[in-house]
Amino acid sequence: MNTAIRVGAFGAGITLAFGAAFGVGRLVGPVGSDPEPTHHGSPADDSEAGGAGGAGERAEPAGEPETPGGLGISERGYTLAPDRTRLPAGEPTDFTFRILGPDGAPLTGYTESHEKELHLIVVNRDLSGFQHVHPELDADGTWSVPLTFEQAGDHRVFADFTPSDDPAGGLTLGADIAVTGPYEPRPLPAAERTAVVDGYTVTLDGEIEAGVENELRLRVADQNGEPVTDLEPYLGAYGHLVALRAGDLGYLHVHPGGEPGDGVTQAGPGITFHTRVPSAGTYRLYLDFQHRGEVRTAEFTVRVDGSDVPDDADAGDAPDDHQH
Ligand SMILES: [Cu+2]
Repeated sequence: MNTAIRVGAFGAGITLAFGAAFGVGRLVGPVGSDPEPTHHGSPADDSEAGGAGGAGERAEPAGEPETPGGLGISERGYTLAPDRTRLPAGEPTDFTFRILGPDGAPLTGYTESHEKELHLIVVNRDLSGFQHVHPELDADGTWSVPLTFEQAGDHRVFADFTPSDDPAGGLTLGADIAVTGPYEPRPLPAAERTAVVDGYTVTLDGEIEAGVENELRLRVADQNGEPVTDLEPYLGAYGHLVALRAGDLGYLHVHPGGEPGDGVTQAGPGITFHTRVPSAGTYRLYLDFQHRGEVRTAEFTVRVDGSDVPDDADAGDAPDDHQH
């Protein structure tokens, strides 16, 4: 509705201009070629996160958005191999999987990123039921994590990791998991600039344009509406943000702007991120933040581009029109 993330008349013109340039570039250049993907998790990223600067220091070629991660179960010779791809809804399960390396053997060597060797994101394909967990690795290369899929439906799991001996850096693989049980797909919530979780209100500032570096600023207020200035570090940052593209669940890499203890970054109420959004469309953002010992997730629907598509039609699925 009118709460969509819009950039105003002047900004919208710029957005369209970028969008047009991007379209031409894609027509001329090979689609999907991504000469220097900067994945979160590469050593280069870690040094970037330490500097408060951000945008200008990034090694990505200007105007060339990175391809979303997580669209493939295999990439660069690595394959995400879940032990089971069919699991029941509503029951605790032990979710196990391996990352098979280019030699076909389970990968056992990983480089930590954001304090973990692998981040597992789980979400229903209707973009509900988001979970961000950290499985344990055994000596044979099997990852395991207790998981409960609250709702039935096709789910996507994303493994975000960095092989320790690969100069190309980190990558994100995605696999589908069928969660069995009665399923009623939920429509994507409308685009809004505020999200409420457990009484905390999180506000999203910043303009989002396709094809350029975007700075996203989130502000956290507590149950009394007071700005939170004592956010706690979680995985080496004051917030972690995952962005998924509605329609195909493309996984965007989002980089925190600064980190706790760098002398610049404050413990709230503002949290800054940088990301490149590869296309116009609708995205779901998931912000994990920690306060008073608890991690919470604030979720936003964001529309990129000043498109006139109605909210209920741009989620890709338009669930209300397809009920049987
Ligand atoms: Cu993680």
